[in-house]
Amino acid sequence: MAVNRKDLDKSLAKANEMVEKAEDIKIYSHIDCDGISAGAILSSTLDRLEIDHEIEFISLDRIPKLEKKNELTIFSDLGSGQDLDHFVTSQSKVLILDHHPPLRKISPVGSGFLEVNPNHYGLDGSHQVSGGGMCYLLARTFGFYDLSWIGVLSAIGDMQNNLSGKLVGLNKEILDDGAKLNLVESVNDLAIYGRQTRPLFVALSYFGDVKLPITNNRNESIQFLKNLDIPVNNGKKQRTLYDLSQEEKGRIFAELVRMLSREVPPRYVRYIPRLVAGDAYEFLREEKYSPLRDASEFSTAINACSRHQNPKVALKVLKGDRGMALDEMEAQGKEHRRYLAEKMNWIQGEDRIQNMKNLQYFQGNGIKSEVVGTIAGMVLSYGDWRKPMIGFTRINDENEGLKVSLRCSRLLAFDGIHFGHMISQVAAKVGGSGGGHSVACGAYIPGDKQDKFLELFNEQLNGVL
Ligand SMILES: [Mn+2]
Repeated sequence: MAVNRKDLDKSLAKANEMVEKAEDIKIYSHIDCDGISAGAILSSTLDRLEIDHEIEFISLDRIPKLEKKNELTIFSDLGSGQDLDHFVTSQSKVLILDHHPPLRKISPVGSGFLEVNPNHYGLDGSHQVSGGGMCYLLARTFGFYDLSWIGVLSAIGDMQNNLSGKLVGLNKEILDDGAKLNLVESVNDLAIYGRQTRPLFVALSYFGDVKLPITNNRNESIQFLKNLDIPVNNGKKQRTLYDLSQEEKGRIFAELVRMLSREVPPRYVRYIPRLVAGDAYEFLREEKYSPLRDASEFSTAINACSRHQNPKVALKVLKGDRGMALDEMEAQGKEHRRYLAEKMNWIQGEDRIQNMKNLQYFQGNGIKSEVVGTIAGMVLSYGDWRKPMIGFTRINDENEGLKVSLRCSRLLAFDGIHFGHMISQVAAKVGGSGGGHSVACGAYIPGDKQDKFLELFNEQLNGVL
């Protein structure tokens, strides 16, 4: 499908009109980093237009039960993949700003129902624009270019850069808007998480796409830096990636490439540079060494709030509160890390990782379903990086069903495997549903179908890995 920017701009102009005419608006946005950022962009836009609005962050399963009460209901970062027939029938209007694969064709004009989705215009919604990006494009029609940095954050939260290591398409356009206003800077850097806040040797020890001597081993990481003549401390302060010179980063890059090339099968060697370096995004108005300064770390902080059902705190921070809300967000982050460590100890102490021919898994009952994916990613670095790691847990106390989460090395995705597509097929075969990204995805399946699911998934991977 050819890219049709003109028609996308026309839809955005219609959306602008719908919003401007409305006197009370309800926003339902997805309860993840992208969705919360999307909500922050919309809410800031409506504040500035002085339009009354309410905002609620929800998971997809809530949609069938929602009631339509307001003059205009906006769905952001969700809605395109859901049946909204019960909303369409009544008098009030519906606007969808989503980037997920749409169920419906382009909306007819003047029906009071408008869906703005990049996939309708030949733009890929997994790498070119996020849900927050779509909301920013609407905000921009009102001239609010300064909200562009949140559009960048939502793209990073949505892992839109995970294959190429940078923002492309509309995401790049949004980034450029932010750069012009000196709000965001993109920097080619080592692809190591924790640029601002983590001591470098700690950040290095989390390098887990391929198991190396430094993986989960801080002493080895310190030794690694010593061998490269890179000081761990700067006086009393432990250095972070942010403190390194380009030349020092170059030395680490070369050494990691060398180590990884020895470790991976030959077919993966060509992907190694992409594993080790990529673009990072820095928010220039945020304080240096704060978790808000780096887009990736900021998105983790937002996720910590959303995964513990506290999205409103993240919303306040995104809308500019750097006082109480920021303190609360930091406390939430601390609590999140404590929770992760506790669950990791439990999984390792009880030897819960099981191996099958093509995959590995753990039964994590007792782990919150919102967090099992994060745990799966951490567990992966202790297992076999050549196979995906799958975690299972009960959806919640009221629901017997299982939440399934999968994480894998980015190398498998670079090699063309899309686990999001695969998990959706396998889940459907056992009466569930799923989807997501190539390297991070999930599903919901009936409570008694774990064994069948594993058997089918394992079979499906024959000859693929
Ligand atoms: Mn999204």
